[in-house]
Amino acid sequence: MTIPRKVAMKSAANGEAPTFRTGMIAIVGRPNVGKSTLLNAIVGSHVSITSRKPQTTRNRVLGVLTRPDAQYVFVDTPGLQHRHRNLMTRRMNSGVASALHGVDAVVMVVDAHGWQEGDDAVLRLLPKPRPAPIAADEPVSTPDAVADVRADGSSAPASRVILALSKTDALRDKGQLLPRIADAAARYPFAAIIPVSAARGWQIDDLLAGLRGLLPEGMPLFEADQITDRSVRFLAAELVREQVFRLMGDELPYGMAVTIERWAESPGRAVIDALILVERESQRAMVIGAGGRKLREIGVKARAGIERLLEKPVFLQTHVRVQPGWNRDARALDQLGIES
Ligand SMILES: Nc1nc2c(ncn2[C@@H]2O[C@H](COP(=O)(O)OP(=O)(O)OP(=O)(O)O)[C@@H](O)[C@H]2O)c(=O)[nH]1
Ligand SMILES: [Mg+2]
Repeated sequence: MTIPRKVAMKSAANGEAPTFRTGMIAIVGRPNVGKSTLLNAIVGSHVSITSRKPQTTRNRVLGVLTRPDAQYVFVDTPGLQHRHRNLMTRRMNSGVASALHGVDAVVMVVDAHGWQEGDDAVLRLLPKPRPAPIAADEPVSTPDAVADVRADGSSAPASRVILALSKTDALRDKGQLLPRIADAAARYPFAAIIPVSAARGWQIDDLLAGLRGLLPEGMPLFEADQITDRSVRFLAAELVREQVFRLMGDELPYGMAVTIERWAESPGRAVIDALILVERESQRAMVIGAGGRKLREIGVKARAGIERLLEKPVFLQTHVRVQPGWNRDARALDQLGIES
């Protein structure tokens, strides 16, 4: 983490410094609802990899957005899993639960196409909402309260959770939104329900405005130009894994991982060896493809992403190794940064 630096805080309208707010915001939801795409749209950079396949995000990834009046520190989390409960997915699930502790606000992402069973599991992890007062003069005991009574006496939100209904650009009938908003509102006292499209950038500013109201006053935690806490090495490994996810069939992802074996960087170029771990020989053959074509395609696309990241030419070598049971092996998971 870097030393906080003061960012511009003057309000153009009256010369007064507006209250600067800073806070941590967890992005949670079932797999594949568009959490990472939303984070990338918010911070305006590809900090978290995305694909059509569930389990794309495996580690918590920070994405930071600094505006003149607020710094939003988002924590992207893995999709909460129902199936494939091996050691890796158990760790991923507990990572989601722990990401919810100590944050100032939460964005729960639900696909606007409709509420599913997997969304209920996410709901159960959310902080308990503040119970409604029984009578005006009766004090309410709120040990799990997620909203404080504000010093200025204004009514506090019932919770610190905003629901983002995602992928609204893909909804054929936008008239479906209103009943879905009503349905979601009946399930949890969300501070706000905001239909968004990360793909089109729709209503991202409304989401940020809603979140700002939930953040405490405070100085920024990160430099204004810092957008993630992850190293370029981690991001490079993720960019390789993203291409494997995007270019392979449905069977593979749960059994593959990527590590960086060599990283030699000079001002003019970077030489990187990436190792793709798979569980079975058959998967190794699939990743390599006929005549090595698939692996070459993975390498070409990943290299383009890493070159954008490093802003210099990259020489990327990719290898594939069979390592049965790595995703049940605590040491291998530790090395991959999939924390317990
Ligand atoms: N049409 C449309 N597709 C989207 C949008 N946001 C995400 N997607 C697609 O939904 C799929 C999943 O997106 P991700 O951002 O990887 O989803 P995730 O929730 O982070 O998934 P996990 O990390 O696996 O839990 C990808 O194919 C995205 O391109 C959107 O606003 N509109
Ligand atoms: Mg993700």
